[in-house]
Parts: sequence; structure tokens; C-alpha cells
Amino acid sequence: MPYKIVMVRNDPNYGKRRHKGLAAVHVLRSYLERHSALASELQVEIVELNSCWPQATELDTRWILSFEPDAVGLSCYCWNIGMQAGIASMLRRARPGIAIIAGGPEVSFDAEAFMAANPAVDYVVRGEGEVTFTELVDHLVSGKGRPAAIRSLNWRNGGTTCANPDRPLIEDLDTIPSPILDQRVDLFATDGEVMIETVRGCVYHCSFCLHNKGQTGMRVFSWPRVEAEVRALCEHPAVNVIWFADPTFDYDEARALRILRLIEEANAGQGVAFELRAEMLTPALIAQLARLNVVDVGIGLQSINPIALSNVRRASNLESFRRNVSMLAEALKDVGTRIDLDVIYGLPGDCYAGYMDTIDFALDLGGHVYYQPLRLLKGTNLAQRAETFGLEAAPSPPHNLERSLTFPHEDMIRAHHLNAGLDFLQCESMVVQEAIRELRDMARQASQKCSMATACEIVGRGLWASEARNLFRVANASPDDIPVHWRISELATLLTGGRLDNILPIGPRHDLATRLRASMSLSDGCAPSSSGYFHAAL
Ligand code: B12
Ligand SMILES: C[S@@+](CC[C@H](N)C(=O)[O-])C[C@H]1O[C@@H](n2cnc3c(N)ncnc32)[C@H](O)[C@@H]1O
Ligand code: SF4
Repeated sequence: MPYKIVMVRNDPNYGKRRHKGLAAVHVLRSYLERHSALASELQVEIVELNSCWPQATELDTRWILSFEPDAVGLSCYCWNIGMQAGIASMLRRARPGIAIIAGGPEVSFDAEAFMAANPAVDYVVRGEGEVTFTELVDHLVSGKGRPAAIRSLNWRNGGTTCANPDRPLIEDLDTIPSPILDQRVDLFATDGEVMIETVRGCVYHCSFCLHNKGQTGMRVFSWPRVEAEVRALCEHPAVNVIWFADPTFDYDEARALRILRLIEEANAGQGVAFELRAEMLTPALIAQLARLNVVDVGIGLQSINPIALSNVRRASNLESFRRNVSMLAEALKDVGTRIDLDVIYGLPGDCYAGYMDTIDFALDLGGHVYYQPLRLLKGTNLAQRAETFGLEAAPSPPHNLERSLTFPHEDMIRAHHLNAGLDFLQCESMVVQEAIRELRDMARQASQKCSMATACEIVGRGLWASEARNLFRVANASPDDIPVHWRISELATLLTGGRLDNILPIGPRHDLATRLRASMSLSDGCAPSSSGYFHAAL
């Protein structure tokens, strides 16, 4: 009888960011099958869940149990931890003898607390999982060795839990087999969007970010490996879009150009998507990108507040950011690429006025603003320094910031209003976009201080105060996966009929100027002047 392991990926995938063919569970299985001393005795199955309602846990658990597993590996991220913990507990009740193993960034940094809160979980694999998981499985199958000898493992010893010391990172990434090249992932069974990693870690160390997973330094897969994997994806008939998980694809111009040229040569027209640092873009890279079917580019702006950027150790040059994003947008305009400019509100030292200025800066560039509150992610440097900056985040993942010394709760609410207006502005309904522009122009006549961000806030505030609130809340159910554009567009058109008066409690238009002035005086405490937010910074 083989030793059966079920690896569970759990991705509630509502919204635009859909299922991506490759994930940790596939990589871990390939590594195990290649490196385990007992590989021939193993049967490893992958279960991919995408339920977004808690009641599904029972069905999901039954599915896992139908494989009659000896061990179950749960892949844990901030977007699924509640559901994975629920599955662990149901598995334990149904089959007390099963070995339940959790891994992933959401359990790596507070493994002891996680095990204390989840008695069903037997083991937590911290950090990079390949080697630890393989050693653990070998121990479970053979009964040989001691869990105490497995680095980066948390385990139970009678009534107590033990935390073994950390293991170093895998030095040679090529020892990790590619599930794509090994044909261990059925790309026909995906929606055609596949993610690959050609590096691990990031050369930068922004203190809010977990791309370095609490470690330092960036490691790269060798060129032959990258070349083979990219070619295989380009030539695969089921692949529509190749997503690069690399956090800063353009960090090394020569390497990036080499990959882009390879795609141009091998590609049969599939889409490609990247995450970039705008400041690193060069004319050669931009020209090469324009030769491809680039469907999506994510670029971090985060904030234009220099104090906030410095507090999170992020060097930024707004002039080259502006220049390079404009050049990129111009070069890609015929390709129809969606350019997301990532913005975070609530970084330490930032305040509402800083956020408004940031939004105006991003909108001026013509990109699509992808806003997110600061998430105080476990394992980041910022989470350790939260108290210094007076950062208070929600206890439940993804630990959205609730307030800070410079971003009090009432300003968070204003930011939520602004975001709601921004969703309307960025929806695909031309009528609504026009209406918001009209509002801004009218507001500018009332006060020079009114920018697009102000107009968005006013629209959003009206929206939340109206009957539209519930509909909007539903359309906007998962801020990370929205805007579910068509839904918001439809909703916007439905609600407004093209007339903002329908959603704004602003009364007759002749009264608008007075009301706008009143609403602007509300913001005077943190006015978006050129230096307004400097005073609020730490
Ligand atoms: C792809 C991706 C996404 C995709 C998700 C696609 C998908 N459904 O799989 C999208 C774009 C939707 C996304 C969104 C978000 N993401 Co994201 N994302 C990533 C990214 C770039 C790659 C993940 C990946 O597959 N890596 C490759 C695998 C091999 O590495 P790994 O995931 O770390 O897995 C290793 C270990 O963790 C461990 N392991 C993992 N699972 C298991 C299971 C077992 C049993 C074991 C033993 C070990 C183990 O072993 C693996 C191999 O070493 C990572 C960054 C990164 N480079 O990893 C961020 C990352 C996972 N995302 C993160 C965050 C915070 C988010 C967002 C909240 C947005 C944000 N940036 O603030 C949203 C949340 C979405 C939601 N619905 O709420 C954080 C994770 C924080 C956390 N604690 O979970 C990361 C680390 C980046 C960051 N921002 O710092 N994300
Ligand atoms: C891969 S980066 C984008 C590209 C590039 N590396 C950069 O920083 O410009 C992914 C994005 O995730 C967002 N992000 C990362 N950590 C976050 C956190 N703790 N809270 C909110 N957003 C976060 C940031 O906006 C970041 O731009
Ligand atoms: S935000 Fe971008 S540049 Fe900064 S550490 Fe994360 S991935 Fe790297």
C-alpha cells in the first residue's frame, strides 16, 4: 500500500485574478517525488479548492477524505487561513490518525501560536518548504529519524510544541524540479493562465512586503531552466497567459531582455504579465515589451509621500517614475495592456492628504490605480516595528491597517469613500466617468483645491450614504479581486442613469458649490497642499 498524501491548495477565486495553474503544492510535490528517499512508496494527490463560503468546508473535507490519505498538507496564505484551519479541524475529527501538516507564509512566522490555536495541526513547516517537507514525509513513512532533527519544523511532543531551528535557504534553485517540465501539472485543466517563478526573493527590502519571506537576498533559476520552462509554456496549446511571479522582473536589464526576446521568438501570441519597478525600466526594455502581447503590468508606486517611503525603506524617484510609466503607457497603448499602479494607503507617516496627492499623481499618469490598505503582514520588518509607528491593524488576515498615529480612524473612512469613488471613476462606464469629471470641474470652480481625489471622495461618500451602499458592498465584496469591472460598471450606470444627482445627497445643482466648499473645509485639517502631509509625518 502506498503512503498517501493529499496536498491542499485553497484559492477562493472570485474576481479578475483567477486561478493560476502553478502553485506551491505542485512545486512541493515535484520536489518530494524527485528527492524523497522513499518516493516509490508515495502517492501524492493535489486537491485544488476554490470555495468562498465557509459552509463548503464540510464538502471540501469529504473530498480530501475520499483519497483516504495518511497525511494532508495544507498550503496557507492570508486569503485562505480560516478555511484551511476549518478543514484541519474537520479532518482531525473524522480521522484522528491522519498527519496534518501546515505550511505557507501565513503560518511561518507565528507557528507556535498557530499550533496552540489549532490543536488539529500536527506539524508546521516554516518558510521555504521543499526540503523540510521532504524530510518530514520521509520520517513519517519510515518511522525513522527524529522530528527534532528536522530544521524549520514545529511539531508536537506530548502536550508541548517544539520549534526546531531555521534551515538555510536552498542555495541552488535548479534542484527544485519544474512541475511544468516534468509534466506534473495538467495545463489543460487550468483556465489557461499559468504562473512561473524565475527568481525567489527581491533585491529590494521594502519593510511592508513579504516577497523576501523574512529572508534576505534574491536567488535566480539558471538560464537553461528558465529557457526550457518559458519555451514549454509558449508552445503549450492550453496556455493563454504566462504570469511571472518574479517581484521585480526588470531588476536586471540584460536578464529581462533575454527572457523577453525568448518569448518573442517562441511565443504563439499568448499574453504575458509582469511586476515591475518603474524606476528600473529602460528604453530597451520598454521597446521589447511593446513587441509582446503584454496583458497586465503591475508597478508599485505605493505613495508619493517621501516620509512614508523613507519609513518603509523604499527608495523612489518620482521624476523617473513619471517619465518611465508615461513612456511605457505610450509604447503599449496599441497592445491594450492594463497598467496597474499599486498604491498603499496608511504607510507609516502617511496621512489622508498624502493619500489624496498620491491618487492624483497616479491618475494624472493615466494608469489604473490598484489601491490597497497597508497590510501588516506577519514576518515583515514593519510588523515588528508597528508600535513605533502607532500602526494598528485588524487581527484577522490580511491584517488591514485600521488606524495609525498619522492616519486616524476617521481618515480611514474618508479613504474608503475615496476608494469607492475611484472604483466608479475606473469602471468602464464612460457616462459615469464623464459625470465624475464634470463634478470635479464644478468643484474646481468652487475651490481650486478640488482634485480628482476630492471628487472621488465626494462621490464615494454619497454612494455610501445612499441606498446604493449594499449593492456596492456586494459588488465590491473582495477588494483584492475587484474591481469586478463589469459589475461595478453595470451598477454605476444603473444607479446613476448617468446623473450623479441620483446617488449624491447633494441636492439641486445650484447648491453644489456651497456644499462642495463645506465638504472641502472638512479636509482643511489635512489639506492636500504641497507640504500638508509633511507635518503629519513622523
Ligand atoms: C501569486 C501571488 C498572488 C496571486 C494569487 C494566485 C494564486 N491564487 O495562487 C494574487 C495576485 C491573487 C495574489 C493576491 C494577494 N496576495 Co499574493 N502573492 C503571490 C506571489 C507573487 C506568488 C505565490 C507563489 O505561488 N509563490 C511560489 C511558491 C513556490 O512559493 P510560496 O507560495 O512561498 O510557497 C513556499 C512556502 O511558503 C511553503 N509552502 C507553501 N504552501 C505550503 C504547504 C505545505 C504543506 C508546506 C509543507 C509548505 C508550503 O513552501 C513553498 C515552497 O518553498 C507571492 C509572493 C511570492 N513570490 O511568493 C505573493 C504573496 C503570497 N501574496 C501576498 C499578499 C499579501 C497578497 C494580497 C493580500 C495582496 C497584497 N499584496 O497585499 C492579495 C490577497 C488575495 C486575496 N484574495 O485576498 C503575500 C502573502 C502574505 C501571506 N501571509 O499570505 C505574498 C508573500 C507577497 C507579499 N505581498 O508580500 N497573490
Ligand atoms: C511585486 S510588488 C509590485 C512591483 C514592484 N516590486 C514594486 O514594488 O514596485 C507587489 C505589490 O504588492 C503590494 N503589497 C506588498 N505588500 C503589501 C502590504 N503589506 N500591504 C499592502 N500592499 C502590499 C504593493 O503595492 C506592491 O506594489
Ligand atoms: S514592494 Fe516590490 S520592490 Fe519592494 S520588496 Fe516588495 S517586491 Fe521588492
